[in-house]
Amino acid sequence: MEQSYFRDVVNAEYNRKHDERIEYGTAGFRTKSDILEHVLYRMGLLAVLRSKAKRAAIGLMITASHNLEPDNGIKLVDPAGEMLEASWETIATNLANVQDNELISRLTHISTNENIDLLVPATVIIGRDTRRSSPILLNAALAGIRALYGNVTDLGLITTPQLHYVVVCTNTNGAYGNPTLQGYYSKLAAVFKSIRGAETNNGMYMNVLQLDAANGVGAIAAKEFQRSLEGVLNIRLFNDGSGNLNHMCGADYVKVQQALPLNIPSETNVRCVSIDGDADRVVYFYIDRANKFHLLDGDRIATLVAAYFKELLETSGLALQLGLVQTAYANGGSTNYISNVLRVPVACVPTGVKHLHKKALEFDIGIYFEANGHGTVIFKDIAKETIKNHAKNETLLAAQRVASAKLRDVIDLINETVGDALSDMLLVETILHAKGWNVIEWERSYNDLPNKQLKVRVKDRNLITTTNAERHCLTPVGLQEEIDKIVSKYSRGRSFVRPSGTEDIVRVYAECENSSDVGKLAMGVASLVY
Ligand code: NG1
Ligand code: ZN
Repeated sequence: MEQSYFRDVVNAEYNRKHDERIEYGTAGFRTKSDILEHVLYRMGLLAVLRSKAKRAAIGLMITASHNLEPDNGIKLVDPAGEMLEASWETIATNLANVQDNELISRLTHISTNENIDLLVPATVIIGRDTRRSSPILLNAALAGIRALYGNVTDLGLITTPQLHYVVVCTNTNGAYGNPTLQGYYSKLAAVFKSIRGAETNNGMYMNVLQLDAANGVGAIAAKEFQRSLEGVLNIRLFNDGSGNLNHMCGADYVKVQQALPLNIPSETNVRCVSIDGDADRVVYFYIDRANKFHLLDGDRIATLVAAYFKELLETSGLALQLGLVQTAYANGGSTNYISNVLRVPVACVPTGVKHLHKKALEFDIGIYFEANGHGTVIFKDIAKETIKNHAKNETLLAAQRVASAKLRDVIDLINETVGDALSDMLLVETILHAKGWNVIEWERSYNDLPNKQLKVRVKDRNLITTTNAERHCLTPVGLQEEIDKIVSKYSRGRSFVRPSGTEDIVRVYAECENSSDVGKLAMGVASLVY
């Protein structure tokens, strides 16, 4: 059966045209778009097998997120909205790299090894970002899916988190929401409005927001919210798709450069937001009276959300376990604040959302954010059930009832399937509104340590291996001792290096007490890996 089932997969149009080896990394396959066509074709084939293996719909997203226009990529989304299971990342890498004449035997091998019933129907839900290369790559993926007789739902231009949302809704028969883009927009907009109520402003909170959409697909989604939230939240949209994707704008640019993106007017103390090219990351920023740039990144969002949930849990009298997950890139100032002031348990895991998501599942309510603004909140089913029942309890005091109802409602504002820039933004706006805070009050909770990130090009980045959630180098031998020596010269100094999973570079992170020293510390450590 197997060999003959795969007989139509050889398609000269999608033969391998490049010999370069490609790996399924932290964000799927990501590289120059012109060497990806055969990879997309093969991932179309693999998505069908994955769907058959799981007997559920699978997502396929064509995007290179915050990378510049010439790059593109693809990632597969598992049935419950998670990233592709680790063992299938290896299968994907192997399939992407086999010679054309080995394609049939490799597919046969996968189907036998994974015990796949080829008669089971398959569904692949596809989305793509706004890159010029995306339609060509879409055709390649479609050709792969059709070669194995899979069903396709092509959602067109959508954000990565919208795809995750539709995959989950589809596989839970609508229990998580309506499996359409309209379902996504109306769910979020309705709950945002109902939580906010008639008072659109509150205390120091003003309902005006400047949004940098990185000239990406998030601009389309932002326009929908701009329309549906008119008068409730006034979104001024910039980098709305008319300029170059991620070029001097977007969440990654703002986070790494710690500077205003192109085109955002520099208005004193006005809350500004940047999302990235596929709208799964979000950071806030503003310009103060002295024209100084202030960044409120993923760590800030995580702490704001953690403090909010902690307060609601305490007021409502619910004893659910709250936890926060970060990576080594989290600013030491935030970790200190979470542990010592908020007193919420905090865990550190390696870079990549799948690690954060997995760890966050251990808590009743798990909040996870990468410093770059990628993150969300997830709830155990039992926690949701407990909150719902508690809110119904008629013996509660008034304050307890209000807090439990807020907890119950805010869950619907969160895209639990994956970090979602726009849903996270609506959550931040909801919390700031509830507290009556402007951006300055939000920033007041703790001070970030001055920090710097550098990219270093090396011959083979994988010579560097790490342990302890990437905070220590194992190899090259002796490198960690050299880093320690440099770091010890700086007050509250911390620095680490690790190979990037999405670019051919080594990343250097450094932080210390004095802003005038942080560049020197980062350069000192970078010089050790050249
Ligand atoms: P790499 O290139 O492995 O550092 C980057 C981000 C990750 C994650 C992935 C996926 C940093 C330092 N790294 O990974 O957090 O978001 O991209 O997009 O921001
Ligand atoms: Zn992204």
